Amino acid sequence: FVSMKPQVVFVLGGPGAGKGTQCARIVENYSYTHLSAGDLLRQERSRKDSESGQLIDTYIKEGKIVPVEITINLLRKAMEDTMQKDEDKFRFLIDGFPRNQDNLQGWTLTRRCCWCLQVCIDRCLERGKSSGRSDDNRESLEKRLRTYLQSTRPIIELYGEQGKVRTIDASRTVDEVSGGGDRVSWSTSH
Ligand code: UP5
Ligand code: MG
Repeated sequence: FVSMKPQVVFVLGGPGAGKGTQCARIVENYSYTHLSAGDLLRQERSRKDSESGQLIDTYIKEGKIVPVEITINLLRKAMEDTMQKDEDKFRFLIDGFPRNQDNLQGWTLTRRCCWCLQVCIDRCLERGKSSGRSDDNRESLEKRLRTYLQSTRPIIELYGEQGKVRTIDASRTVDEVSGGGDRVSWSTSH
């Protein structure tokens, strides 16, 4: 999983302002990767097995803003794919996002939770399909994560200062995590 923090420039402007055109120019001359939120949504809409294709189609036709979970997942995947292929590609022009408060909040929360915590969210959401747990849904998860960041992380940091924390990259498979002694490090950073 990607541990490097992406650097992001948002390119915003009205419909047809020339966002895409200028982003294409910029990537010719600078080491940025251009990601258009609108293009990603249109691609997702045209994927045959897409769960959100129909919803995206309706929103786009109405000129409404697609719920942030969908857009942010597409952006996150695109950024991760880019960075995983080439670790020098961590600078992004994000074109046409964020477009409203919902977008902004979703982005801020995702950033605050680091990219790593998104894995935890996805795991709980996936588990929520069958777990029956009342807190395995997006609304509760946002609250659980906020509590984790505000209350629990400081405890881990406290132990870290005493040299008592071992950090494990839990984004790998269950087997890799349990057998990953070589990747365990002493650190206060997570
Ligand atoms: N052109 C460009 N620059 C020119 C110039 N200086 N002089 C003359 N002509 C110029 O340019 C538009 C056209 O103008 C082109 O023909 C170009 O050659 C010419 P373009 O670069 O395509 O402009 P751009 O700003 O990218 O226009 P775009 O249509 O992409 O803007 P929108 O913001 O409307 O579209 P987007 O794809 O971003 O979003 C579409 C929809 O997706 C939204 O309405 C929304 O429903 C949904 N959406 C979300 O819900 N959430 C998101 O986060 C993003 C999108
Ligand atoms: Mg565009």
